[in-house]
Amino acid sequence: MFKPTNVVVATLSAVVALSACSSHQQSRSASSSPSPTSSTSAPAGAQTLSAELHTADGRSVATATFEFANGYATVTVKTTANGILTPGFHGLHVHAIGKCEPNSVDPMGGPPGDFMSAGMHYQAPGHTGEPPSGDLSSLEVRKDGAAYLVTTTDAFTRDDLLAGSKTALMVHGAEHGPDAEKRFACGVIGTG
Ligand SMILES: [Cu+2]
Repeated sequence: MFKPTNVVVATLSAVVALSACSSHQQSRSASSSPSPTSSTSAPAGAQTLSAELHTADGRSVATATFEFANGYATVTVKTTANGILTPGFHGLHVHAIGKCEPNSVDPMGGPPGDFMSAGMHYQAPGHTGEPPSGDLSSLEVRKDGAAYLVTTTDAFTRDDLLAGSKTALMVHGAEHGPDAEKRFACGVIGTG
C-alpha cells in the first residue's frame, strides 16, 4: 500500500515544521534581548565586539570588529600589516571556541595543528544546517597582502559569540591552494 504522494506530503510538512521552528527561535531571541540586559549596563560601544588576529608565530595580521544593531552584525576585517597573507581569497569563519593556540588539538580529537583547539565552525543555538552560522564572506587579499572587508550577517547575536567558551575568528590559507584548509590567523572574539 505504498503511495508516493504520502511521502511527498510528509516531506513537505517536515520542511514547513523546520522553517517554522527556526523563525520562531529567531523572533524569540530578538524579543528577549532588549529587556533585562540593556538596563543593567549600556556603555558606549556596548554592542561592538572585536578580535585581533595573529599568526601561529605571533605576527599581527588583522583586526576585526562586529557591530550589532537592528538585528544583524556588521563585520569589518582590516589587515594590520601587508605581505603576511597570500594574495587571493581566504576562508573567514567564526569558530566555536574562543582559543587561539598554535599546535593544539580539536576537542573532538584528531591530529594537532595550529589553532585546532578553536573547534569547528560556530553554530548558533538551534542551528545545525549548512552553511554553519559562523561562515562569513571570504577575505580577498590584494597582491600586496592587504585586505579590507565589510560584510554583514544575521546568523548570530552578540550574546551568542560571548556565551560559554566564547568564539574565535579564523582566517584560513588561500583558497584553491595547498594551505586552503590550514588555519593561518586567529583572534578570540571579545569585548576588548
Ligand atoms: Cu574556519
